[in-house]
Amino acid sequence: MKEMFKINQFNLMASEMIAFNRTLPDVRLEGCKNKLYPDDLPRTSVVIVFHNEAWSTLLRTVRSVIDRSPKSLLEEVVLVDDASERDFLKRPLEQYVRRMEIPVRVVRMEQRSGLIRARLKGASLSTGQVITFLDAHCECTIGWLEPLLARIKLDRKTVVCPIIDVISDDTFEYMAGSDMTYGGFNWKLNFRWYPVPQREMDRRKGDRTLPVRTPTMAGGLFSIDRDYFQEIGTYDAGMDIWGGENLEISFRIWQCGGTLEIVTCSHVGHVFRKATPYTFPGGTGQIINKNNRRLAEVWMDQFKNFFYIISPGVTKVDYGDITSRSSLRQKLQCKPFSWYLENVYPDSQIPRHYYSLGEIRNVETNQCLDNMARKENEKVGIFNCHGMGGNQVFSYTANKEIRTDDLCLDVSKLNGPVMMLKCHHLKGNQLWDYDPMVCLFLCLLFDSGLFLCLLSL
Ligand code: UD2
Ligand code: MN
Repeated sequence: MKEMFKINQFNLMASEMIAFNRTLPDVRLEGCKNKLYPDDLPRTSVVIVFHNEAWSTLLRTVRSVIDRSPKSLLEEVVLVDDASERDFLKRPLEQYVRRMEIPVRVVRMEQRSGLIRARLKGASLSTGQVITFLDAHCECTIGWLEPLLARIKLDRKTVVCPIIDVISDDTFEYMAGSDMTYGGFNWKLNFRWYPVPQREMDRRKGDRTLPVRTPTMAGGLFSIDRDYFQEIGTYDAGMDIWGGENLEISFRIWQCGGTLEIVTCSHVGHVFRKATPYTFPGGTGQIINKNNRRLAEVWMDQFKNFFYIISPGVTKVDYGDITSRSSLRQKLQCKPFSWYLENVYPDSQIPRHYYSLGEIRNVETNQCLDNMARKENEKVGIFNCHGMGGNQVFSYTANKEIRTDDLCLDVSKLNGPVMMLKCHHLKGNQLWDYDPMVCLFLCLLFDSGLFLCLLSL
């Protein structure tokens, strides 16, 4: 079992013991189970890209799509092989899927290209009015498709994601994902789940079966109208292998007049892995940084500095030519990133308004506040200033928080310690006042100790 785990970074032995058409629990909210949808929903092609995927997970994905989608709504399944190096994914795969009751096509990338260009190929070869993308280790549950297509029928500029349930990488147990989290991102441009804020609960008048407007998508599982996908510029084909494309398309959808939702009545499982099983030709960091730079340069305006200042070194990565993506933004007259932060993601980790972004230095001792790469609920540290950004970057925000990425400095006891906690936006223990006069005075008075001056860079 341990040896086989390494092949795909999940318990392949367990996967091989489970039927392709296994029964799954119906994890939907009660209110979802008897919703009615129009008869004339648009039909979808399902595009699944893979590189060296396991036979059992790939075919369980295909089987679950076919078994749990109304036949009238499923145009075809397109499998895009991103230059896999496994014999069983060649002719045996083609022969196996030929027997299925829905057309399943296998197309091949000529060379390893990454999931972005592989999806572009799959999309261009498919024919359904809607394109639904899935990872190659998913399982669709009962009723997953209708609520997605219904939203697109209502408004073709709505891009929709299911709730992503968790298939354990260890046991392949199926566990319901939460309808109370939505997509965000941190300063490092990592996609993260955050709690659905109160304003979004209020907008839906507390009805959890209504779709959640989400600032970003996880990336792997979504449906989009084919013509709308074209109109807003598909994907950035200059991105390689993996990463960044999910934030890029999320920003683009919102900034260019679309809507991005998590449809809480639709559940699809996904095997989340702790490590990547495949190679990144050219280096993992290099590729992800390049992709992220492309999206930061095109979509984030001056807010890209949060990314650059916390990830020292990233500005040295060559991101290629972005002129066609910038002119796309021009052509579509997309709104600025500040609009997105204000209207779509006011609870963002990147503050829309802030006084300063940089280090917090004791000018006497030349020591800086440093998050020491510690995690939530730990103390903030102090370390020699290195001027390299990274762990020494803080922002003093318009809400008077001092935050480092998605954590806020927090003092609950008199005389400290100063902890790093989740930002709660409620001031209280996370409110920091800055008085330049007192600061100057104290700096002159004390030559050591804990007094900190805020310096803007
Ligand atoms: C998440 C997304 C994934 C993608 C990625 C960011 C979910 C559930 N998954 O990562 O879809 O948006 O974030 O880029 O939201 N693949 C290729 N060629 C490659 C590398 C990967 O075809 O060079 C395939 C791979 O076999 C899989 C899919 O792309 O079917 C996504 O890759 P992953 O499963 O390793 O990504 P994941 O789930 O960690
Ligand atoms: Mn995946």
